[in-house]
Amino acid sequence: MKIWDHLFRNARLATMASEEAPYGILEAASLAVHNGRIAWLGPDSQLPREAAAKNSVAKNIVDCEGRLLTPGLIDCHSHLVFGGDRVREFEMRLEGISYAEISRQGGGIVSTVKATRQSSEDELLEGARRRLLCLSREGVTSVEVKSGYGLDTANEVKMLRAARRLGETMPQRVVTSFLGAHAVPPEMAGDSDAYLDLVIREMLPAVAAENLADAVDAFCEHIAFSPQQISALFRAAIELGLPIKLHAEQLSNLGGAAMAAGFGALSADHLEYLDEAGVRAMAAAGTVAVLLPGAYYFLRETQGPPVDLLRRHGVPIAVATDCNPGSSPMASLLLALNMSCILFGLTPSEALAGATRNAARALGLGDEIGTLEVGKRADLALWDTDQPAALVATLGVNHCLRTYIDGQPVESTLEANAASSKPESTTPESIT
Ligand code: DI6
Ligand code: FE
Repeated sequence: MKIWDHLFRNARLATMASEEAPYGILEAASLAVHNGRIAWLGPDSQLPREAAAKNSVAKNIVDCEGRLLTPGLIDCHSHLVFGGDRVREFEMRLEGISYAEISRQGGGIVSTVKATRQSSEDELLEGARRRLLCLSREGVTSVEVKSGYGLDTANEVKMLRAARRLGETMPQRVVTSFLGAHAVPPEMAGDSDAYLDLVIREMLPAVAAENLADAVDAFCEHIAFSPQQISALFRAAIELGLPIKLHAEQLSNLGGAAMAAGFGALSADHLEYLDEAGVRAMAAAGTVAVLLPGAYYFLRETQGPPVDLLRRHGVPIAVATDCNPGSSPMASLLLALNMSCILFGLTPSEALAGATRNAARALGLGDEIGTLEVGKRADLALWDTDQPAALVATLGVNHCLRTYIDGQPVESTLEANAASSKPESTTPESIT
């Protein structure tokens, strides 16, 4: 007899499995979990036959009562680990000083570097944990976390250790990126070549030796590093077997996305100033376009990313929070999805694909998570609505009832959302 660990019945499944059918809806459906993976899914009406054929019983049965069950949401671009805050800079920008100007005056990223260097690994972990809790309450089951506020070997390693511990101590999956090439540290101001040399020769090998990074990222911008400088870093990363990704075309067009695509980047992120040549290069390489409407909103940018071009060339589009203290102090993926519709013109179905299927691809995890398909991990979110568009149509309304990771209910979402009605879970029982 085969025992399913969990069975979700009577659900409206948004499988997100196909690019053609919006949401990949399966009405009145069931989903069975075995060993943390999706073992079967299909119409409730086929369940007795399926269970009888496989002689299956389920240990736990959740009656979803017609509610929406989606893949757990994935935030594929965040800077959850950092010290301090940038509240004063918020005020300065409201007084009319630009983000780039604040950065030139020694504020911006560098001010968070100072605070991060002064923070202990435990303090960094605690701050990141609080922010991850906010994300998880809204259905997030996987998150990417970058370094980039240490900017020397000891502090970059400290940030990434905090990120790894976040993954070990929280139920959510945490994927890390080494972003040593985020900014030039104050002690090396004016010598970005020397700093990048340090990143390549000292930091990257140290990070790789401790297996602290799942990918290598960089900031390609006139206030950071040039495509040529970053190419050298990417070559070193690829030699170590690490995938690459890039902050590109956020404030100007330096051709960073095309350069990254040339290296087979997992993703190019931001992309407000991306041109058609960049779009074509991304399409050819299968590089995911990660849109970050929180930074666009918070910096009051006026030029949005070329969504129509991305669509026309078939570039997969993801959406993420970019949660960071300076340009996107936002720990809400649902808000990012809403913004991607209102500010960038995505459809709700594109937005949800951007936080599931395409976000998984942007992390190189497209075979493991991001859709509801047999064989994938049973990372799920259950919502108190049956309409997928409801997730992105409201602000500050959290429809998430509960998340599951590897089929296991996540207690933190349970506690946080305990006030809402809870679906019943029953003891072992035969299905047929
Ligand atoms: N682009 C961003 O939006 C963040 N980093 C980056 O390269 C901003 C980081 C910050 O302002 O602290
Ligand atoms: Fe970022």
